[in-house]
Amino acid sequence: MLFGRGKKNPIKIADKKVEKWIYTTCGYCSTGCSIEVGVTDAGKPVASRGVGSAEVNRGKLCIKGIFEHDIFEASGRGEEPLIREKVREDYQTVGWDTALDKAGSEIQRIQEKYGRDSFAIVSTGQLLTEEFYTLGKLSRAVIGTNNYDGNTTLCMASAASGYKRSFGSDGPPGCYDDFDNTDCLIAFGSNLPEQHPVIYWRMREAREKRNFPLIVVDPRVTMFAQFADMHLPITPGTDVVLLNSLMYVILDEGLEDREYIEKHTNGIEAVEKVVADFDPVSASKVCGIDEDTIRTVARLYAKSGAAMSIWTMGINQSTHGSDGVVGINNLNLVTGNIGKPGGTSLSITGQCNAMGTREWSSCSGLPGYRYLENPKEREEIANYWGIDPEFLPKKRGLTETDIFPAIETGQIKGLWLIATNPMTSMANTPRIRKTLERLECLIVQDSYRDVETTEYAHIYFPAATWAEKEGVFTNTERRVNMVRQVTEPHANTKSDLWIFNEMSKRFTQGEKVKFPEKPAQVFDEMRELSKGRLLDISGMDHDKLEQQRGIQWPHPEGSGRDTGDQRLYTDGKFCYADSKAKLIPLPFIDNNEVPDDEYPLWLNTGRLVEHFHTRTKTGKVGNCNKYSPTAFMEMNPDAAAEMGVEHMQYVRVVSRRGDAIVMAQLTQRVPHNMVFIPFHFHDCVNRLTKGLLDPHSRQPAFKQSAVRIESVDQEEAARMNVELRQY
Ligand SMILES: Nc1nc2c(c(=O)[nH]1)N[C@H]1C(S)=C(S)[C@@H](COP(=O)(O)OP(=O)(O)OC[C@H]3O[C@@H](n4cnc5c(=O)[nH]c(N)nc54)[C@H](O)[C@@H]3O)O[C@H]1N2
Ligand SMILES: Nc1nc2c(c(=O)[nH]1)N[C@H]1C(S)=C(S)[C@@H](COP(=O)(O)OP(=O)(O)OC[C@H]3O[C@@H](n4cnc5c(=O)[nH]c(N)nc54)[C@H](O)[C@@H]3O)O[C@H]1N2
Ligand code: SF4
Ligand SMILES: [Mo]
Repeated sequence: MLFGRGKKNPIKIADKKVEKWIYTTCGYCSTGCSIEVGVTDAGKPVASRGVGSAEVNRGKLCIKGIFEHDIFEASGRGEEPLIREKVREDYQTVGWDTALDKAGSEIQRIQEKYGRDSFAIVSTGQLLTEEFYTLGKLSRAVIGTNNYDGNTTLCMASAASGYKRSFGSDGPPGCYDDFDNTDCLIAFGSNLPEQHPVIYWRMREAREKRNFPLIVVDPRVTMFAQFADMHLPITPGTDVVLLNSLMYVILDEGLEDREYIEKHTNGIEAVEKVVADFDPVSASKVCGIDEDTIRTVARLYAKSGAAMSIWTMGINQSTHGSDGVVGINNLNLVTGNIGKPGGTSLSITGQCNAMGTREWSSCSGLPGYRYLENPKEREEIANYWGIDPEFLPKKRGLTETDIFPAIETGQIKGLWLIATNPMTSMANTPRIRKTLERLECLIVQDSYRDVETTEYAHIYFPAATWAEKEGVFTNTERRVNMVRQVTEPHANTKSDLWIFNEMSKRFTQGEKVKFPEKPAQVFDEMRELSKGRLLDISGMDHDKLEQQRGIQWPHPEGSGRDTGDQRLYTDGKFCYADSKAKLIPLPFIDNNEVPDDEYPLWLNTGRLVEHFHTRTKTGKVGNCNKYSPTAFMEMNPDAAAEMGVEHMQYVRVVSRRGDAIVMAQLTQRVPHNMVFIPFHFHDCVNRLTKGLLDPHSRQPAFKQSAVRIESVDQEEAARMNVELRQY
């Protein structure tokens, strides 16, 4: 044989010695993929695979899910509780009782001295729903602070607020199956292939079969934009103008669904009045999309049998975030595209359990989409928990983005951060750093000890993470799915549920309220409280959820089915008292920070497929981190040539808030007047962002700030970069 083909060694897949595969649900994004983790006979997680029989992912996982078993033993995990008197001192390792006693007495000391609301709690979208519900009970019924919120204010607040304004309640009305039924899809500010790769795969499969038009609205030429039929490179922060103009064309040309509008909505007259100012010629000057494209898209959408809109952070993270969501809902209401197969207004959620926190954490209200402002609902919950209704506040307190300024002014003196890392994820981090330094007591409860906030903490609680615990997550399409425990909590970490339960014992008010130990018992309380509500989960239990690979709500007891409802509002009945949805006029005021002579570039920010958020997890997983080990900036090659910036050169990016060193990556993905920096890297892009707040949702405009570029000494920059990014 000339080439010795026969001598090649056969390809061998490494035998990881998996003894057992355990069912669970992915802990990164809100797609909600069912995942099985393979463990050895010694119980060590060594592999992950997608679950073929799961409706959501049908066996698929993205790069993060495939390596998710690596996060349990990753470097930097917390191991033991830590305390110290002063921030500059060394931490002392202590037992759980000591750490919890200290935290409980500090909370009480601060509340007695400065008032109940002077102690704030900020949580996340990444705990199990049973943990969210328990934290809500602890915060509202025992500790009794009204300054309690979650990082969902950075993420889904605009979607929740827009849904409430349009439909009378939060709750995304659509599902992934809508892709299989739609005739037209518009995606606003969503980079689906990178941020929700498996939803994208579902959409692409559907499109391959039925070839419906895909329109992507995004200032960048993202991967999604490259796959679209039409890409609308919108001027940052002006989606409301485009939406109003689409409405103008639809109403002007009589393409609306009059019957649906009359039967199921209020407010069309006021909307007609305002959109009259948004003819495509005028609108194109503001939003940067030419008039013909606006007309074409409007006609395409309105004339489709069923049309759907999806959106993510390009809409939510804006000073017009809530209005953008209402604008999308308006568009779908006037064309009769709500609650029908392929016709929907579907916010693509962010974190694995951002939905769970919206439903059950009591951050913005009370459990089960109840409002603090509603006396009946306050009484219902107070009675169920066994406390005096007067103990509950009568309206919502501060959001996360208002809690930090309240620390600056001295209104808040103590803070408990649970599974969120504002030192990297909040806008204007130089200010956040100073804010955290002012606290009399900061408690950080995180699965990783090396999270940046522990530098400013007095007490550190090491938490178990993801499938070291048991409970449920809710995904983008309202599917509740089971997270089974795959492995024991690392070292002396404890589940967040255990920590909340133990904390309740440190308060006399805690003696009045029941705190069940087991996640299934907590789930029973939620089931009970969900009866008859929009998010009815009374027909679910943990075992059934695993068997069905997740069930969508509503799924009431006695429905006689094993599955939930795919869609909400199928009968055109909404959550307002008269059952009608609201069409809301959206005048536009341009209040962003925009580029000028001094800071001539838009700074756009977002994500990459291989990293998750502040990289506490993916930064440690070699197979994810290797793709983006260092902070970089997308820059247009023509703009770079004019400024003398070369590919892979370090530059200093400067805004009115601060500066950051990044490596330039020259690419046509961004226009001439824009740079894009992923927010995954510590001490980087959020040193620059302004984060102006949406008036309704208080969500920051992370994607619209102005910057300039300066040159730096390459060797010094490289050294700084290595120092900053040790993992
Ligand atoms: N790999 C990975 N996946 C994730 C995450 C992650 O960190 N990593 N995080 C999860 C979470 S919590 C979230 S919230 C989602 C976020 O998911 P996405 O929102 O899809 O991701 P982003 O990259 O933040 O932003 C999406 C796009 O908004 C565009 N944009 C900027 N300004 C505007 C504007 O004014 N108008 C419009 N129309 N678009 C604009 C940006 O150019 C960007 O391409 O992803 C989830 N999935
Ligand atoms: N510039 C810019 N900034 C942004 C964004 C943007 O697009 N641009 N996006 C915003 C959005 S949408 C989001 S959602 C936020 C995300 O911002 P963060 O919430 O701050 O980001 P994470 O890194 O996900 O933080 C979660 C923390 O929880 C810890 N953790 C994980 N699992 C557990 C657990 O089970 N228990 C406990 N106790 N801890 C756990 C992790 O180690 C990590 O430190 O960032 C926001 N910031
Ligand atoms: S698409 Fe989202 S849920 Fe699915 S494996 Fe990837 S990160 Fe996990
Ligand atoms: Mo998010």
